[in-house]
Amino acid sequence: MRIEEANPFAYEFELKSTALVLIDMQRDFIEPGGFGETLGNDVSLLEAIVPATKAALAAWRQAGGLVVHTREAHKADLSDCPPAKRNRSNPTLRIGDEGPMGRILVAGEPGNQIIDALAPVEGELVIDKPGKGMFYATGLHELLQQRGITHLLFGGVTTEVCVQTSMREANDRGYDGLLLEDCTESYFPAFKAATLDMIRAQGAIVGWTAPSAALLAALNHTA
Ligand code: C5J
Repeated sequence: MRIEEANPFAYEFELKSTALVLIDMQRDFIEPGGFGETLGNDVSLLEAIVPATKAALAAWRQAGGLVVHTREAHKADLSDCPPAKRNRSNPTLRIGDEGPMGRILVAGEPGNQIIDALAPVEGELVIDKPGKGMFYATGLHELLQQRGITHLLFGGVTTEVCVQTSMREANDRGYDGLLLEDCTESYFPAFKAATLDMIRAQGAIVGWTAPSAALLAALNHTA
């Protein structure tokens, strides 16, 4: 398959060796009362990408492609959350504190679940990650290698933090990554725009970007 409209040039991939990765589409970041809002952010910006992301997920599932969901999640005892992370920023609630949706960014809590619209289904990988990047302390690289995955299509939040970090980690591990432009968002629109530019600069130094409609067209074309 080929996404002709990808930037900075066409992106080629095979369905059987490509996974769709949705980064941290969890209630803690997208719904009011979660970690994102405690940091003072307008979460409605992130909510706006849900319809496009849902459509891309549905098309990818229909095509039979592998889906990976990540959640930024810590153990209940916070042994995997160093002070250098917990003490950053000036949130009204810190990681591990009790909030309106349970303990902030703690595995198993209501706020840590993927939003209903994108809920994982059987056979999809759900990866809890304690860091910003999806490969750090998760074993995901091995799981992808076992499945022969070489290409990754990305969506999720936030563009310049966990999405960009995961794409850079993926690039270092030899994956060809493409970010679906309308399936990712930041609390800071300028940061999203800068991140898209950084990813595809210098001949796709980190990877490619494309609108999700271009992926849907590629899938329909070969269906
Ligand atoms: C942040 C994330 N922004 N998923 N996490 O702290 O991008």
